[in-house]
Amino acid sequence: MKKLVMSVFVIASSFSVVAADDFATLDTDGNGSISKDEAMQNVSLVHQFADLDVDNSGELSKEEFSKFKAS
Ligand SMILES: [Ca+2]
Ligand SMILES: [Ca+2]
Repeated sequence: MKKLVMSVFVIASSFSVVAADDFATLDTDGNGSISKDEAMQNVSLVHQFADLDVDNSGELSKEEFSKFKAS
């Protein structure tokens, strides 16, 4: 039983590492916008990427990213 609780905890904590959801964390090269490659760090962001990129620049500005809803 204790073992099961431990593995659930490990899965839950590794999940939160994968789901980076703030701009500075996702913008790994620090150029002020989130490219599609950088968006790959967050599955829900990848799914919303096309909708969020309203000017179709292929990157998300801070303003575009502010519409992102983490799920
Ligand atoms: Ca970037
Ligand atoms: Ca854009």
